[in-house]
This record gives sequence, structure tokens and C-alpha cells, in this order.
Amino acid sequence: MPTLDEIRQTVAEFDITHVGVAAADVLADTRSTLISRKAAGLNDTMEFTYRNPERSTDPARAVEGARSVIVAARPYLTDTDPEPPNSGPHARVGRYAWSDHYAPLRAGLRVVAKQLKAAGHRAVVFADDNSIVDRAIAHRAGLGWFGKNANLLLPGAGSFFVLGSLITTADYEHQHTTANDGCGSCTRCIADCPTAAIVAPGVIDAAKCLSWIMQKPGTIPLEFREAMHDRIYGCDDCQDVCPISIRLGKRNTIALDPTVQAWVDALALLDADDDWIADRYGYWYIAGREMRWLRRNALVVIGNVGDPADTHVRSMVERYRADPDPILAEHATWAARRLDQRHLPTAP
Ligand code: B12
Repeated sequence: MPTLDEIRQTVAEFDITHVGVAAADVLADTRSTLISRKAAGLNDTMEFTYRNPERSTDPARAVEGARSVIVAARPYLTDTDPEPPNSGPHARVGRYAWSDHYAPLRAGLRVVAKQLKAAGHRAVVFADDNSIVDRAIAHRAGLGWFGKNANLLLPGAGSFFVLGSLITTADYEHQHTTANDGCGSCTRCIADCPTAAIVAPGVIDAAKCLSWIMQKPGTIPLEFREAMHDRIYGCDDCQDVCPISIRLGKRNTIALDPTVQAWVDALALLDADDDWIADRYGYWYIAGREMRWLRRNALVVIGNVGDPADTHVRSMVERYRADPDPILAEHATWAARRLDQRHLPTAP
């Protein structure tokens, strides 16, 4: 069975920079947090890890006889950012979704899982899966502390990391120390969240978090549409304003892959069929795999940042006002009004 150092070397080839080990015991505090936040409605309509807190906080429910959880973190901040396009209304994508960062994370951990299986152990990889609360197990493995923005921040590296786990019956020495809180008295993320979704340090009200609002099926509440601005998927504000994540994140970057999808041509998306959208953005979480939710978001973006004098923008909005999907038609009507509003000459 590979040593922890050997595991670190193996996964480094997949740009995984941090590895820790946690005991596979029940995450009792997280279980009660999930239950109490659900009771308080802070999960809004989200299921994910909230669906079955008994399951998502017990590694042994995922892998029978589990002894250890090997936790890995992979940075997704890029060394340079792609230039924003200078034509047409373009929609902004959250950094974690510029490409499928979970794929290399899982691939690296799967190499280790194979080695553990060859040594006679059970070993299963989970990343962004409802089976385990990733931040909580990473916290137990000593990888980082919970920031006030709820993200797990890695000492000396910040929060722009995706997290994944390998739950195994193999026995590894567990981490016994927890990372110290590094936020101190800073509350920038709380103050600068565009929708005041951080209702207490480390506590997100999902109903107000743009990241969830843009994923959630249904109508986008009117009070959040302007705050969405040019975002179509993901919101980075609580990390972008974090002095630690920005300063230290710059030392823990990955090379910018020219194929990343940091911007979405909103008009092209609205003109495209479902297959075209799924081909490009299918690795995102899209509720029910219904592409209409991305079209809905694109309509809000067009209303917020489209050029009111651009005939292409106007005709696309008019086309969607006549759409048989009542949700899309309503968002298009909102976009038309917003364009009109933004077109008004400013008072002298
Ligand atoms: C549901 C979910 C969401 C929801 C809800 C987020 C949330 N905060 O719960 C939505 C859709 C809004 C979301 C958004 C984002 N997500 Co998300 N999401 C998840 C998912 C699937 C489950 C998270 C969960 O169980 N939350 C339940 C609650 C109870 O947990 P929590 O908020 O982390 O709360 C902890 C703290 O409050 C802490 N705590 C308790 N008491 C106290 C007290 C204090 C003072 C403090 C500071 C903390 C603290 O303990 C709690 C339990 O661990 C995980 C994947 C997974 N399987 O775990 C990814 C995950 C958490 N998301 C991730 C990412 C990248 C994001 C976004 C940055 C994406 C984006 N750019 O839009 C945003 C960040 C929003 C934010 N500030 O949290 C990463 C986070 C990586 C990291 N370094 O932390 C994860 C781990 C995915 C992954 N495998 O990499 N996400």
C-alpha cells in the first residue's frame, strides 16, 4: 500500500497540491449543522448533502469498513486571466467552472484508489458528490480552516481549491491538529457579498446566494436579477474580496488553458439548441439537465449588460418574449424593460 508521501507524489502529476488524512468516523458536528440549518430553511430548496445528513456525514455509509479518508485539494486560480471579449453581451462564469476541475482531481485520486485496491483494500473516490461533506472532511484532515465566507481556506494558499476524498478501509495515520483560523477580524466577504447571503460568519443563506439562485430551477426572484449583473453560473465575490485568497492564491495557480470557458456569448447561447449548450457546459450542475435554466440566466445578463441600442440584443429578447416557455418569456420581458430603463438618457 502506498505511503502518504508516495500518494502526494502520484497526485502531484494531476496538479493536486495538498493531501491530508482524516479518520473515517462520523462527522457529528457537521451532521447537526446540516440538520439545524435545514430546519432554519438555510438550504432553501437545495438537496445535495442536505438530502440525507446521516449519509453525507458518515464515510462508512459510502464505503463499508472505512478507516481513513485521504483528502486532496487542487487549485483552480489561473496564472493569468483570459481577456474579457470586447464585443456582444458576454456572461461571466465562476472560476471553478471555467473547466471541469473535478475531472483531474478525481483522476489523480483514482490512481491511488487502484493501488489501494491492488493491496486488498476497498477505496472509492468522491468529489462534489452528495456522499460526503467535502469541506468538513478536509477540515478534519487539517487541510484548512473555515473562512467567514464558509469556504475552506488552506494556510498559505487561500480558498481557490476544489476538494475531493478517497474513502478507504486502509489504515493511515490521521491528522491530529486542525488548521488555525486565519480570518482574524476581517469581515470583507460578509460586507461585500452582493446579496448579503452570508448571514453569520460561515453561514450562507442559500436563498440569497447568487451561486445557488443561478443553479436553482424556476423563476429568479426579481430582487436578485440586477445583482446577478453579468453572471451566468457561479459567483466569486466572497473569494475575490478575500485578501488572503487573492494574495496567497497567486502563489498557488495553475497554467491558463486556452480552452477554458470564462465567458459565454449570451446571444450565441440563446440562439443554440440544447445539444450545443450541453456539449459546452454539460459539466456544470444544471438542474434536471434542463438547458432552459442557462437560457433564463442569459436573458437576465442581456438585460443587465446588453447594449440597449444593439438590434441583435433587442430582437433576441423579443424572440424570447414570444417563447412558449412562460418562465423564459417572463425573463425576456424583464430584460426588455431593463434595457429600456438603461437606455434612458441620464438627467443633465
Ligand atoms: C451545496 C453546495 C453549495 C451551495 C451551498 C454552499 C454552502 N455554503 O453550503 C451553493 C450552491 C450556494 C454553493 C456555492 C459555492 N460552492 Co459549493 N458546494 C456545495 C456542496 C455540494 C455541499 C456543501 C455543504 O454540504 N454545505 C452544508 C453546510 C452545512 O456546510 P458549509 O456551508 O460548508 O458550512 C460549514 C461552515 O459553516 C462550518 N462552520 C460551522 N460553524 C461555524 C462557525 C464559524 C464562525 C465558521 C467560520 C464556520 C463554521 O462548518 C460547516 C459544516 O462543514 C459541496 C460539495 C460537497 N459534497 O461537500 C460544494 C462545495 C462546498 N462548493 C464549492 C465551491 C467552489 C463553491 C463556490 C465557490 C462556487 C462558486 N464560485 O459559485 C460557491 C461558494 C459559496 C459559499 N460561500 O459557500 C467547493 C468549496 C471548496 C472550498 N475551498 O471550500 C465544494 C467543497 C465543492 C468541491 N468539492 O470542491 N455550493
